[in-house]
Amino acid sequence: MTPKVSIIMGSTSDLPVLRKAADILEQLHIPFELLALSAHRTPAQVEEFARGARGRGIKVIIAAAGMAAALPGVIAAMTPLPVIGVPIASTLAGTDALLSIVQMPPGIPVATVGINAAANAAILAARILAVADADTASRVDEYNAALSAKIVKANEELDALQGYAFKC
Ligand code: RP5
Repeated sequence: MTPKVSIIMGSTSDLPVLRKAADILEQLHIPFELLALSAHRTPAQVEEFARGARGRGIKVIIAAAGMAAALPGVIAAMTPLPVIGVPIASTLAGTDALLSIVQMPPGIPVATVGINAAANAAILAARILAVADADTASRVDEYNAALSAKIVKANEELDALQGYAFKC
């Protein structure tokens, strides 16, 4: 199987967060790879990965890092593929990584999701792939329908909630 999405993390200490992205891609039947690469600790390997990703058939890159999080931006500088950045709450509650990732200079965009929001990164990757892939589009539609059903059920449960004299 050839991966369509690369999930890149600055360190394996980020893996507990990135598992949420892997789980979503698995659920949506999207082949993915998981790699640890660091803009600061392994810059040469980051360049090799970024320059080779499109040629290997990768369509979307999810890049996650904490602290002075240069990884998503550095990858975006070296590939034409869409890069989704995930700030990791490693220090300063993740605000350091959020600002590092989101404030890219004009011309080199990184689509930044919320702090530790790896699931949203995977869903966004799926939506990008769904533009040109009918099977992925129908799985994304099913995923969205399940989200709606969850809220409908939540309202039924709230409606049935007892123990309040003034609940209308
Ligand atoms: C970042 O530094 C990584 O993405 C991680 O969030 C943070 C700490 O890395 P470790 O010291 O745990 O390897 O580059």
